[in-house]
Amino acid sequence: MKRLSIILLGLSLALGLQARRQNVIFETDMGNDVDDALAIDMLYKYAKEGNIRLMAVMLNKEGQFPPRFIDLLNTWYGQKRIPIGLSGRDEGSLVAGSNYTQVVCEEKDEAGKPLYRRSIKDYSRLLPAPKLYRKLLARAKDHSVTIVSVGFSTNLALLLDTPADEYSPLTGRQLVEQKVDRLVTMAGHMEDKNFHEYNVVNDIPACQRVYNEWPTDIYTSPFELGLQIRYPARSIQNDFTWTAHHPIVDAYKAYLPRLEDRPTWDLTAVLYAVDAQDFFNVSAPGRITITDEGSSLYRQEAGGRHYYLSVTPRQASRILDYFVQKITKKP
Ligand SMILES: [Ca+2]
Repeated sequence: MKRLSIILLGLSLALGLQARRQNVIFETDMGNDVDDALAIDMLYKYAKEGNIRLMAVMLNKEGQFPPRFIDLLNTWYGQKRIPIGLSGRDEGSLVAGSNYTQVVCEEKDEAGKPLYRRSIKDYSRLLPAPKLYRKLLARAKDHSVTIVSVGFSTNLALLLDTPADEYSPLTGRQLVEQKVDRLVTMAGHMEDKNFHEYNVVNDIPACQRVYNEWPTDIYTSPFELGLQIRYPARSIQNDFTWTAHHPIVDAYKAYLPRLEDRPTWDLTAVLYAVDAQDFFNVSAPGRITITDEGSSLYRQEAGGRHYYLSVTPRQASRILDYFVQKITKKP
């Protein structure tokens, strides 16, 4: 009897955990700024702790190294089955050349072997992100998926346009409407209407389409928020003595060889998506419009589905402590 109740207790705990666990898809331009790398560290940890199920990492950075880097991270964090969606952007549409994903992929140990292992044998078999979205959303429960988008909107706009296929009779837009709970983005600047934020300007038409047509609520962490919370370089320098090699630390050093503090734009979107608590203030419902020049304009509107986040200095300082504690923790 005692044994049975222990089993039942275990089962209900497991089910409770399952019920709380959020489905998250991470949409990233990994390889441009290094905040994407810090942000994904948090997601791997949330997944390991059972707070989320990381359904996929979708790339909106083209080139051969970003998917290899994600595979390397999946392997290092012990989560090598997380699927990777390839960028739907045209090859060469963005800053070409070396970036930290390449540097870390090419690191060698003393014996001249790759410093970090990878798991995927054939990267040509990875699906393009819009296709992988369809595959995963088709299987998901209704309104169960949070998408965190911390790069460009290209894949999301392409997804809306996808027709019925072998995964689902629904169009992309219908699939999103049925399966996605909400979209959390890092984009725009809500205080300066003349500011053209990087994630917006790198695909303005796609960003316009997402804010005009995306059929769920959208929560946006704007540029000025992440700017107020800078990840301290001294943490990168001092807080990782528990390991000889760390791919995120290496990425940070490759991106910022002079080790500067870096704004936490993408981390704030991840934090809001997974563990919002009272870390942030959320605007009234409204509408965000992206201009042809790349400005982001918010106006309050009854029944609007767009919200943006802001923080007080006190909240900013709490969030910074949280980030440092989370990221320096052993996975
Ligand atoms: Ca980013």
